[in-house]
Amino acid sequence: MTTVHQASYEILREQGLTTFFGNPGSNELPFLKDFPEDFRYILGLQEAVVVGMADGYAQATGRPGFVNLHSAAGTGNAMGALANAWNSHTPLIVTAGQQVRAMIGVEALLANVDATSLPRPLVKWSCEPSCAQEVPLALTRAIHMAAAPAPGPVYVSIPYDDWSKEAGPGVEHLAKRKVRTAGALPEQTLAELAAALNAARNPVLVLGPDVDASHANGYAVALAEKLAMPVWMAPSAPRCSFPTTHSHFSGILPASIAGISRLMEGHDLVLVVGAPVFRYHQYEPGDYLPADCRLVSITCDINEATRAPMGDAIVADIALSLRALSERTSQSSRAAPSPRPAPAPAADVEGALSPERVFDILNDLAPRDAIYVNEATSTINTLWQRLRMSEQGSYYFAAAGGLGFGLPAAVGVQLAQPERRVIGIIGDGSANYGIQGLWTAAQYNIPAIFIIMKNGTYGALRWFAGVLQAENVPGLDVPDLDFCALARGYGVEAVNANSSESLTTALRQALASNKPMLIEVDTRAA
Ligand code: TZD
Ligand code: CA
Repeated sequence: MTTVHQASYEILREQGLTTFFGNPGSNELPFLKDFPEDFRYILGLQEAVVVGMADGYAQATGRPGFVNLHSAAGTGNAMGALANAWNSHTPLIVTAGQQVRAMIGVEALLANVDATSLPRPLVKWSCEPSCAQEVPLALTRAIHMAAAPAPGPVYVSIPYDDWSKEAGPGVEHLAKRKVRTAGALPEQTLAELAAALNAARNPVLVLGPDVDASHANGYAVALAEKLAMPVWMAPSAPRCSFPTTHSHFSGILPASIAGISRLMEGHDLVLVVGAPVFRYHQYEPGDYLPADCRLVSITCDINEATRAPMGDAIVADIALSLRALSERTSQSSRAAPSPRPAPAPAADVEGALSPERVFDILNDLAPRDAIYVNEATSTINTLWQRLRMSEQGSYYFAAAGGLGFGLPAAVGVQLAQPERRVIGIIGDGSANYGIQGLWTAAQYNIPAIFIIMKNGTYGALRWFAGVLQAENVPGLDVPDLDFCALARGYGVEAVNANSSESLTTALRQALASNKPMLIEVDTRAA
C-alpha cells in the first residue's frame, strides 16, 4: 500500500522540494518521521526565522521554498515574515501540522481552529484537505499555485493522522505534473508600446524587484541604453534590478507621491517594470505625476496592475516583455543621461564609523558579486547612493518593511548561493527580530557575514518622528546590546569594530573564513 506519507514525499522529491525549513511540534512528528536521506531539514529556532530563511532561499534560488510550521502558534509567529514574502512574490509552500482529525472539533490543545483563515490575507491560497486522500493533491496544487505568476506564499494545514492513511487511487499521476503559464506581450500591445517608447521625447525607466526575480536585468540594461533612458529603482526596493555602477542609474525613488512626481518632471513617458505603482511610504500628497506625463507599467501581478492610482498596466511575463521591447525599439539619437555624481569619500569619525565609511569599505573589500541583505533602515538611501551592485541577485530587503527578514534571509540566501558571499547589513534594532538565525548559520555551517550597524537607536523612527512632527516619543533607543556576546551565545564568531582599520581587519578575516561571522560596528553620523 502507498501511504499519504510516501506519496507526498515522492511529490516533493519530483518537484525538487527536498530542503525543508521548519520548527517542529507534536502535530508535525508523523510527517517528519522516517525523514528520507535525500532530504534536508534546516531547523530555525523561531518561526519568523524559519520563514525568513525560506524566503531568502526561495528568492535566491528562484524556486519555491518549503516550510513546515507548528499549528496555529507556529503560523502566528510567522505572520510578519509572511507579509514580507507576500509582498516580494516569494513562492513558499507553508505547511502546518494540525491536530488529529477526531479532536479538531473539540478544540484540543494545539488544534488550529479555522486553520485556512489564519494566514489570510498573506497567502494566495489556503487549504486544509477534506480527507487524508486529498493531502497529495493539496500539496501538488500548493506547489504549482505558489510558483505561478504572480508567485507568492500558500498554506496547507494537515491533520497528523492523515500521513499513515492509504493514498487514493491514481496518486502516482501527481508527482511529475508540470503547470506552466505563458505571458509574452501580444503582438499588437508590443508594437504599440515600442512605438510609444520610440516616439517619446524623454522617457524614463523605473524598475522593481520582479525584474531581478525574473533575471531580466540584462534586458533592462539593453532597453535603457537603446532609448537613452535614465533608470530608477522603484521606491522601497526589496531587490536591485539594475547595476548601480551603470552610468544610466539614477538611484532609488523616494517613497512619497509628491517626491516621485517631482523627479518625473520633464519626462513624457514613464515605463515601470516589475513593481507596484508605487510602494509609497511617507505621505506627501500631491499630483501623482507631472501634467502630460504618461505612465505604463508591466507587472506579473493583477493586484499590482489594478490598484495603481494612475497610468496603464499590462500583466505579462517580465523577462519576455523586456527582451521583446529591447529588440523592437530603435536606437535613440538622444545623448545618454549624465551619470549621477559620485559621492565624496566618507570622513572618519572619532571612536566610530559613519555609515558612508562602512559602505566604502565594503566596496573596497567585498567580492564584485557579493550579495547584500539589508535591514539597516536609516541608511537605505546612503546604501543606494554608494554600494556597488552589478550582478543579478545582489540585494534583498524586506518587501513589506517587516523587520526580522534581514538576518534570517541572509542565512537562506547564503545557503542557496554557496559560491557567492552574502553580507547582511543589519541594524542594531532589526537584528533582534531574527537573531536566532545566527544559530542556524552556525549549526549548518552557512558562512554568511553579519554586519550589525550599532547606533544605539531606532534611527529610521527618529527620522520619521521628524516627518510627522511627533515629539517626545518613548521607546526609540536600544542601548546596551552586546551583539558579540549574543553571537557567541548562538555559536557564531564575533568581533567589534569602531574604526576603519578594525572593520577592514575584521572584514578581511570574515571573507577569508568559511564560517559565519558577526561584526558589530559602532556607527555614528559624520
Ligand atoms: N516591527 C516590525 C516587525 N517591523 C517594523 N518595521 C517596525 C517594528 C518599525 N520599525 C521600522 O519601520 S524601522 C525601525 C522600526 C522599529 C527601526 C529599526 O532600527 P535599526 O535601524 O536599528 O534596525 P536604524 O538604521 O537605526 O533605523
Ligand atoms: Ca539602529
